Amino acid sequence: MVHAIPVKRALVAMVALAGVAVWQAPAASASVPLKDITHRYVGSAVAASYLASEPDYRAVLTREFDNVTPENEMKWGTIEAVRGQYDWSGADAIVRYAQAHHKTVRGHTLVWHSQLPDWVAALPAGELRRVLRDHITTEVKRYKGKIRAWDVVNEIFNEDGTRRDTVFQQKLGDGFVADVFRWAHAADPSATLYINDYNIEGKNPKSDAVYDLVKTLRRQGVPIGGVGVQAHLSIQYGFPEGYQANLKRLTSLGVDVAVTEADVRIPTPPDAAKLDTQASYFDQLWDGCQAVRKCVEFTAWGFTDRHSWVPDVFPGEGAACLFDADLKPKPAYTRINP
Ligand code: 9MR
Repeated sequence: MVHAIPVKRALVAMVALAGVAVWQAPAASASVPLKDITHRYVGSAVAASYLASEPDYRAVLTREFDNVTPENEMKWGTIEAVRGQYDWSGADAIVRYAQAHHKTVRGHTLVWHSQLPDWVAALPAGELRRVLRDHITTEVKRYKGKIRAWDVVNEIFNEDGTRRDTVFQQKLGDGFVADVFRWAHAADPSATLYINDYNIEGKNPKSDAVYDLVKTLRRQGVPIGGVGVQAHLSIQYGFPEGYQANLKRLTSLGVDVAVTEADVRIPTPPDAAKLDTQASYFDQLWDGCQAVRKCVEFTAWGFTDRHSWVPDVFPGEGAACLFDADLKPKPAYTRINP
């Protein structure tokens, strides 16, 4: 791990007041929550249902993290599965929890080809554009001032850097990306607006495409403020080459970067050697972010192996989180926060 600075907002205030940071790092100890060993936001994806029904889950989340990202509750398929029938219950509950516990929220996600209701996908181009604008405006305004960062567009590129062939791309063309950022910004000018994707941790054709697009959008004055690097890794494929340099080059465009969905899956069953490799991957993810000034957030895609998307999607893999199913810190956690 790299030691950094606890109590992020206090530090900012101190620097502002004194012009200099008078600071002493605390003794490294697992008794210091993860959120307090860095001045970056430290988050987890959460589910409103577990937050309501599992006090131990809620307690660990509250102690260790200071950002929450609704795992599914803000997706179009949840919010408006049937046209005109809105369900804000899960999203509202997470935002209420965040406000009550002084956590920030990363809104996830406004424009995504997946978990997209069929009725939206079926719309003709002109109507799709109006409905998309309305969707973004309604959702962003509902939580205006309460969302620190929004994943505005999610996973719009293929691995080779070409645009993914989604309904938005097919019907609205390349320009939909600039439009949706402008609409989101008009609805809440205080939120930082992100493009978010997976397999863009290292330098590769996909991260090159993100870099090029962000550069173009910034030149055009489009209100994009960040790149979200999901960081769904597997110990089977090696740690992404050039991770830290890639974060740095993205920030050279004048935007923030955030690690938005970190997890490191392992072939099951886990053993000591695999958990050790996993710990080294998590540690590299963490340290790379700490080393880049404008890497502002490190969010994991869930914090406990009790609840993770991984086994459902990758049979034979799992145990991808920082805490085990009993909420005990795994080697990955103690490597970052000894
Ligand atoms: O973790 C999410 C899972 O519960 C959902 O079923 C799935 C739906 O496609 O989405 C998962 O979250 C994804 C996130 O929204 C975007 N990046 C990839 C994540 C893992 O699939």
